[in-house]
Amino acid sequence: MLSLLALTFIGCGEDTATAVEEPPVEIVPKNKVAVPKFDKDSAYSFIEKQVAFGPRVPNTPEHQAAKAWLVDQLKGFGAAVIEQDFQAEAYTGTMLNGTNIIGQYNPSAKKRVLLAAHWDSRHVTDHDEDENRRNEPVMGADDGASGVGVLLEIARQLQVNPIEMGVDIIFFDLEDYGDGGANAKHTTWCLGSQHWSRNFHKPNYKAKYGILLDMVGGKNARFAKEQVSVAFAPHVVNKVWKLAQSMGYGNFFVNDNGRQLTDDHLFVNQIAKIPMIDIINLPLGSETGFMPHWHTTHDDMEGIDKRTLKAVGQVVLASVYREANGEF
Ligand code: AHN
Ligand code: ZN
Repeated sequence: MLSLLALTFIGCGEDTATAVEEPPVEIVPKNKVAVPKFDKDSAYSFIEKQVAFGPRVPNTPEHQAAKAWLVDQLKGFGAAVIEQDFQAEAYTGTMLNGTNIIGQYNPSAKKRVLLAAHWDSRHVTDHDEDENRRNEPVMGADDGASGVGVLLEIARQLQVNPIEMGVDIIFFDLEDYGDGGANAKHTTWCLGSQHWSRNFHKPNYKAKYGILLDMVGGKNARFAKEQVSVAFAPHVVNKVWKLAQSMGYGNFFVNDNGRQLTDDHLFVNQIAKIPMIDIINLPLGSETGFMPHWHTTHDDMEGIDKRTLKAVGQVVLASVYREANGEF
């Protein structure tokens, strides 16, 4: 900055005094990187690809095939990938084989942020309007694949536009095998994030904060401020929502309070003690509080809107790069 202001005075007499300014140089500190443009078509194609495997229900070949693809994608985008295999007992008594997929950027950097989404899809469409179809698996275009698709595009951008800050992209497994019954225990959900929160992929793992994406692909999405996020990470909620509004995405990131939800961020907050927010679509006027396609046979590509992917992707990308630049 100083060099821009430095003036050299030549001469001494009042009428001969001339200020010679050095040519302006754009000062971009070597560790600052401009926020890249989030490619919504790229994110959309990552969602299509996941859906093409079929429902990613634990203990199925589709789940295994999708996992191999996700690991390959993250590796291809330059992340150091850890597959955290674990087993957990479902509320049904079934033993589930899970894998949390962790893609690390700058694994040894001290300053880190955590980005996450769940990659599994639900075993049953228990909210389908047709009661004869409620035992079918969920396709999970929005519920699962959308958040992962946005994060894969962010991974791709991190390779093309590297930063020095650490970023961990975690695809949690076994989020959606929970008990949908009226008096169900909330701990039957989010088995992958519960496992990770008790068993970090690295001892003494630390992150400044986390951002969870869940159901971020729906048309006219409304990202109200979810109340677990507000309780555990109010500063992160406020920063992200303010930034979104300043970027022109205030129609998505509304200044309303949403409900409090059991989602992966709850366990990361409570067990891992990392402040984490949830960006999740909480539309008004639906029976469940989620999109009408939630946990039905209709959660397919038809419900995915690229404008929503762009809003979420660009806001999260800007949050990450601003944090890396010390501007957040
Ligand atoms: C419950 O329905 C308990 N929590 C919402 C978390 C969720 C399910 N997200 C996607 N599917
Ligand atoms: Zn779900």
